[in-house]
Amino acid sequence: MGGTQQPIQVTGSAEPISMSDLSHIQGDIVVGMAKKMENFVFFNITKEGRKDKAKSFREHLASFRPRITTAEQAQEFRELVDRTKERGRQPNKALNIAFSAKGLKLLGIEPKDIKDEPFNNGQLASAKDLGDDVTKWDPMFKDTSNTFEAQDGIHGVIIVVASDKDKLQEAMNDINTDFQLKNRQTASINISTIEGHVRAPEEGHEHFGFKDGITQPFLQGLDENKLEKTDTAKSIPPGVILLGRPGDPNMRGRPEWALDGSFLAFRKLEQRVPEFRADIQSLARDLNMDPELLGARLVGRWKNGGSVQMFPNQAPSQQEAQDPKKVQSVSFSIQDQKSCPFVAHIRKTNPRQDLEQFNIDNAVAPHRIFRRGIQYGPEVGKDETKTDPDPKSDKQRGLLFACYQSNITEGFEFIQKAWISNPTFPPDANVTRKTQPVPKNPHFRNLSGIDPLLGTPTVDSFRKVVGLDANARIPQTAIDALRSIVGANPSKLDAVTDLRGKDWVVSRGGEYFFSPSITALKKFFAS
Ligand code: N7H
Repeated sequence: MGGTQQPIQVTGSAEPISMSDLSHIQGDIVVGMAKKMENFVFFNITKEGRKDKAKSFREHLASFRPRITTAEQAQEFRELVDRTKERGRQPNKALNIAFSAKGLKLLGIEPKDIKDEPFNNGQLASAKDLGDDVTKWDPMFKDTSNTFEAQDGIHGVIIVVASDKDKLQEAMNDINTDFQLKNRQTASINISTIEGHVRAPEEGHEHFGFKDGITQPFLQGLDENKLEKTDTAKSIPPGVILLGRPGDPNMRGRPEWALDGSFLAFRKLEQRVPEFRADIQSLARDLNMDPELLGARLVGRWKNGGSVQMFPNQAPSQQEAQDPKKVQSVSFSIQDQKSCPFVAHIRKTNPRQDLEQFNIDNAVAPHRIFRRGIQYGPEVGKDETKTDPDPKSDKQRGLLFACYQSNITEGFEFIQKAWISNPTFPPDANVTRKTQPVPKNPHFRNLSGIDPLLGTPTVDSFRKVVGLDANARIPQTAIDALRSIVGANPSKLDAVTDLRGKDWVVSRGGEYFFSPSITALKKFFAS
């Protein structure tokens, strides 16, 4: 089946989701594939003789498809791991696949039918609005001529996860076999792989040292049992993540090939760890506070995962930090940042009561995402800290950020642009800046600051916030004010902390993909 001739129906399933649906949804979307290592295998369909190569690709995909891990299998594996914890690590490998808009087009599937502008245009087109400096992007994400064997960008990604090196190699061999990579004549794709792995010294903790992967949305119809374990978390409609399900704003307008698929936003985010550690020490000295508390307040969680809202003075015990009721129940106090600053990363990216207080229907739910990231790069070596107190990263490391949603504008891009990079968010923040002049514009009444980890202030972001036109002159002090935050120190809540020049996270680029259902892969993609 499949091919350009395949008619594409426009329909919507509109069914609530249940466990029985898991057998035809890819495993990484709603369950998440358990992993110690992960390869993002970016591919493009070979340029020479591309029409024939696209046909071969469909045939190769037919051999590869049975290897794709379903959400049901991902769920079974997670349960097995839970049951057999005391026996140690269970060997496993798992594979998923997703396509860029360019990739869909080459397969004769019209990406515009899916009606998602950022996906259709590709991430490079969004780079400026996301606050990225494209000169810092890796060539493979932006260059269409000299890299990736001059093949016009990325057409898709195969996600490979494994419990260990041998299993990872097995899965990579499967790809080699199915797509005939060893023979240039018969191979249908070129590949370029980015390798990720959980950090050996601190499993489950990202490079800055914080526990990650704690909070994920709960899906109505699937995760009700998990809800019982928390006090404050609410479930979200499945259509926030899966196309064509209730909660998908475009539920009735999706083509059949898109139903129960999800958009994957991938970002390679470099973390400058030695600089982050040194800056936290010196900022804490200036603020006369404990560096661990400062780091925790910038993230909104202590390194062991306990939230500063619930544990404002010191990190909870390891036992408390592992109690889902204690780590997942976060309830911010409206207009108050004594326990958790407005700018804290988890408050910016999931503001909870800060928006729910307005009784706006669906203020937060449409913007939830499933995060599936993993770390990349080596641990910090002694050579990188020898220039203390002014260290410089000379190796690349960070987060391979990946998230799923049914709408990129409402999901990843909304969080990045409207929340993370918006210095006046949350809108009802109760902030008075004591030590830094603030532009005399009413929009800046609540200038709490942008996300200290990820926000990038730009003249454009300033214009947008204030509503100025493109020619308006903007004083440097106003732009500088965007990279400063209030609320870092609980004893001096109005003090301004200047974070200019502290780019702890640098985007190295990324791409948007669509991850179809297994049914759609069979019917529309493979032949
Ligand atoms: Fe974030 N970090 O390690 O400091 N993130 N994040 N993130 N993030 C979270 O709850 C981090 C990034 C979200 O519901 C935690 O799992 C780093 C982007 C969301 O409470 C930690 C980077 C975007 C949540 C980090 C990074 C998000 C979240 C707490 C980049 C979206 C859930 C652990 C290098 C555009 C919030 C946890 C909630 C949590 C870190 C990137 C979004 C520790 C280092 C780009 C929605």
